[in-house]
Amino acid sequence: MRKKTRMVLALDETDEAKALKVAEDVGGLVDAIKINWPLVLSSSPEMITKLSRYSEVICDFKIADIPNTARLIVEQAVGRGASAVIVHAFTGTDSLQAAVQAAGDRQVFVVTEMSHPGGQEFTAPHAERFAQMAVDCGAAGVIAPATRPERIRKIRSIVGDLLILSPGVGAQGGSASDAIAMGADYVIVGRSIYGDRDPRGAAERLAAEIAHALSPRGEISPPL
Ligand code: NUP
Repeated sequence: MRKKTRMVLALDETDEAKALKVAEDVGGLVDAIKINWPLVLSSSPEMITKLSRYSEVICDFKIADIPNTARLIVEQAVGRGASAVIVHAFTGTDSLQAAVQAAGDRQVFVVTEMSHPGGQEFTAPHAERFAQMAVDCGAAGVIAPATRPERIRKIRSIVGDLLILSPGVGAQGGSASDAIAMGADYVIVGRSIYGDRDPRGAAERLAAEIAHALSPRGEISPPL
């Protein structure tokens, strides 16, 4: 996955035509488009392939199953053009290993602590263990909450140079610049982009905010 604007668009728009329009307008500005069940179910799995024409596609299926089923889901996602899949860790090491193996040269991102308030009930107490599992199982990275940016810093200390993708920006109250400043490689943004009257303008504003947040880290964001 390229590292240009550090934005992943969470395309949870359930109107297929609108979703494709947003992908067309914003696809060149984001480093990946993330598709989740709402859009897959309202359109079809073919949407994964359609979106891959605009950007790399991350399938956010939060896979949580026995190893054989995890493998089958990852194979289907990758076969339709996904560059990455998102997987839960609580199902255990064998399931996570099966997902990583099935992904081959595609990336697996492991959920650590979820960004919504309920994420503190069950995921937060185990987040550091999930992060270590991601490292041990050879995942490409983890998902960590922009709504609790200090947790990104903690998770970074465990995952080393694995990628960190942070959802929770905007609609859930988190800020892109805080997440980036705490060590996220990418922010995941949905409603604040696709729900805006001008999705491209919203994405451009966020890209500028992220570029600004990167400068103290000594990292230069290439021009758009
Ligand atoms: O912890 C997580 N929080 C979260 O919001 C893990 C996720 N994968 N997500 C997803 O990110 C969520 O399902 C949605 O697709 C996106 C955030 O969208 P929004 O709140 O920016 O609209």
